[in-house]
Amino acid sequence: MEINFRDNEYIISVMGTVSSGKSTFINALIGEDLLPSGNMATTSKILRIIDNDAFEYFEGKVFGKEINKSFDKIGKEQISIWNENTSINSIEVEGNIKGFDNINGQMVSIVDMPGPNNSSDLNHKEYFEKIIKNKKFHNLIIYILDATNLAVDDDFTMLSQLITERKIINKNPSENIIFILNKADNLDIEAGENLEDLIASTINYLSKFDLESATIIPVASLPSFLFKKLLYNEDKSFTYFETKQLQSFYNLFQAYNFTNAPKYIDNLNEIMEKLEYKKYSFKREIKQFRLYNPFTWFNRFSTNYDISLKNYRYNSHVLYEALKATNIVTVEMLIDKFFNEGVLDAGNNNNP
Ligand SMILES: Nc1nc2c(ncn2[C@@H]2O[C@H](COP(=O)(O)OP(=O)(O)O)[C@@H](O)[C@H]2O)c(=O)[nH]1
Ligand SMILES: [Mg+2]
Repeated sequence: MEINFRDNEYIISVMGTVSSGKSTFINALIGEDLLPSGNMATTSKILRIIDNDAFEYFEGKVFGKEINKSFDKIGKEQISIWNENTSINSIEVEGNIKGFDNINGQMVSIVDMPGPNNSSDLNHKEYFEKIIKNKKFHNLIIYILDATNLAVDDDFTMLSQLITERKIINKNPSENIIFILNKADNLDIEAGENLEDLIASTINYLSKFDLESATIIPVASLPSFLFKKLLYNEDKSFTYFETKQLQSFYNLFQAYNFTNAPKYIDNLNEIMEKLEYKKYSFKREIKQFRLYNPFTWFNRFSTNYDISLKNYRYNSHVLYEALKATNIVTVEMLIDKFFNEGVLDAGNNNNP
């Protein structure tokens, strides 16, 4: 496993079982259609995206037994091809992630981790074990749980492995870890499904791993990715399938009528407060050390305008409110908080 970590690299490791939505979540976070996602897209290698503000587009490097190659200007098609190449062990992508800044020489990277159940390697369990022995991958862990498929065997096995390893390396299991309850949009609230119950089952599940004080954030990654793409991305090439999804999410999130009678995000916040979830707060004075500032994105879109896409009109304000309702912004703020604490505590995270 060759990984050329940079100096001052802060690593955000995204973990979860197959199809929990890791790749979709990363795309939503970075606001780019960079990682292949979907039922056919499995990641069997470590895929690391490094933020470098100096880059104009994404470049890629692949590593394997006899491979060490660089590529200019890559996208998800190229990454798909690499994913299927069994002689490649790890992929490194470098480019400017819009929401992140390189501050004080610090670099941030996001890693799409292969789950223990999708490595083409027969010893997949050992492979995952090997990866998580590396302390670098514990800077910040974002663990994706599939809200529609909670507490399945694969997840139990993976989480057990992770927590066992964290105890070995002397990390408090719930420290520097965020649990994303993904696909929150799949709840049929009118039919009586509700977040309180879902969160209660999640807490119950996590308590089996000594994680009762962990941070849990319900997120709708796919809607947030599509909303961001329409709002912020120059590339508005949506497939027919994506267009249908976008329309349906736009209507769904509007149906919750978050502006007038907040039922979605405000309700979420309420629930989070009630259950005493850790929420974004700076613990100490930080000298303008912000890594991620979601509001710089939003402020650009304070004007009210319409976006047309395939004979369908979307309002920028509605999209912006819908995006907030997906809760991706809460995650962005939490990352910022963890980053500040991590960097201030550890000084240089290369000397853990
Ligand atoms: N409805 C819904 N579907 C999602 C969400 N996130 C991911 N998906 C879908 O779940 C499937 C697996 O997602 P993917 O990102 O490839 O999962 P990965 O294997 O963990 O990387 C894809 O079909 C996604 O479109 C979400 O928040 N809501
Ligand atoms: Mg994936």
